[in-house]
Amino acid sequence: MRERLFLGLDCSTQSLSAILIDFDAKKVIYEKQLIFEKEFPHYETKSGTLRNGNVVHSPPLMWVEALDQLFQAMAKEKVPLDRVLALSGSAQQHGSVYLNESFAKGLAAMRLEGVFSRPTAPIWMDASTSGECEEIRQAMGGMGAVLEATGSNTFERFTGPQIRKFYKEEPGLYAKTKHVALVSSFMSSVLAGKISPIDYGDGSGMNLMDIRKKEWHAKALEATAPNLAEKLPPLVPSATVVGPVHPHFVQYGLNPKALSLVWTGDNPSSLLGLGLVEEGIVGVSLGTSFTYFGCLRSFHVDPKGEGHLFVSPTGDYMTLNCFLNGALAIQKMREKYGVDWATFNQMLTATTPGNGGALLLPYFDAEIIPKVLKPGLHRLQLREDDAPANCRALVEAQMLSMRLHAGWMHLKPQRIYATGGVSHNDPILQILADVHNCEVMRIQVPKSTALGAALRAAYAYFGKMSWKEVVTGFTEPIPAVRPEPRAVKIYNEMLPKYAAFESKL
Ligand code: XUL
Repeated sequence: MRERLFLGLDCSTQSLSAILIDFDAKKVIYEKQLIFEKEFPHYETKSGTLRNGNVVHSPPLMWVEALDQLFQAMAKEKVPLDRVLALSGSAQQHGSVYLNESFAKGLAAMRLEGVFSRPTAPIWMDASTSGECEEIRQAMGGMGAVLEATGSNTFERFTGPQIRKFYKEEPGLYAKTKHVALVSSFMSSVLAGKISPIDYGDGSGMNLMDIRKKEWHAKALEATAPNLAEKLPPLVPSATVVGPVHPHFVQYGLNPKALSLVWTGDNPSSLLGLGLVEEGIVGVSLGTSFTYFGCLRSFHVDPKGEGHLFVSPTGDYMTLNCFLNGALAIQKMREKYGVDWATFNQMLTATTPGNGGALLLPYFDAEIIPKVLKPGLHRLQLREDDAPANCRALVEAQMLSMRLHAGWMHLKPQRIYATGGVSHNDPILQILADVHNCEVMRIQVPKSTALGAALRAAYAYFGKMSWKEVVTGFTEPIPAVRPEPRAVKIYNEMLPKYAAFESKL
């Protein structure tokens, strides 16, 4: 029997990745990553983003160019793309791409330079829409009403408030916008060469989808911008096939019959790529953002409005808390003290849990949880010139915040599955384990976002397999670190002190 291969892609904030899986051998047979800043310097991004204060965008053409380069590279390396039966992808959530009337034609001809009604796309790091959040919240009847309707309070980075800001600031360009896509649906449009629907999972991060009925929420659309319903594609389940791949990708050797699926958001994809198709285990993604999530069977929103309820790829729900000051905050801390990763880790191991009472609130950028719009570092019993203590204080704050704000999920995890770039780092995972008093495991395949996409492609291709059967063999956990009782006790005592410092701010 010829191998049955599935391709998973991931368009994250900083890079585009691919993994190819052999479904029967339960193996990843190829992996590749293109870093935007390094490979595509002509877009002049920093870590994949274009920043102007709290306005953070990315150029969508960079993602298209990266996709093309990725296929070119795979063709050159003789990756057996001709045996790919289906493919899908995941993308950073919430970001929106604005397209004019030539989008459908541009896709068919695979000429995309002229298809944008707005040259750049606001992404999840953008924190410039507080006014619009308030307007939409009020128009919908307050926070409780928005939460119940869409699964989340209004958030600066969510697509609805971003669309509203664009409509208010550039009404002419908004009028010229015929289609609004998410990063995920934009990428699945390119691969299939036709306008893609939005999947329920990524649709949940827009403040525009009725989270129970899984359809556009009329009142939310009305509160956001005029004629929005005509600009949005349909919402569909995450295993929906958009079509065969566009012939453009066939020239790189891709199977012309390969099924091209709708893409989803990176967090829903990670949930699947970690094998979390049942309740009881928590996933922690330590990437550009740090996220904390789990699968949930029944409807439950965060009464404080800090966290989110999304639809998971399996059609269940997932809970999610997102922290903006994740891996990039660690990078900025390393830059501040001029230390490489090895030295950063040494500093973590040379200092002791609890850090002698020192605390840091590390908001290098505006933070999502807790909501802090003005960046800044705030220290308690901590000298700025003490590099080791500052490095430990950063990671302790990240993990304490994760625990403090997870209460609404009622998850009480026995185990945490860690993924994302920083999850290779044992001293950081040790603090995660100690703060949560939980064993932390890694999954065989570290790139859970792209793996989740490949597994979703397999699920759609087979049709009759259960989600559990699809993930089995790819998502087996490997023990990483166990909590140390002495440190657990210290962090239990430290949590109220941290909470008080955070709420004082
Ligand atoms: C989730 C969120 C981030 C992005 C970044 O709500 O904003 O995790 O998806 O990848």
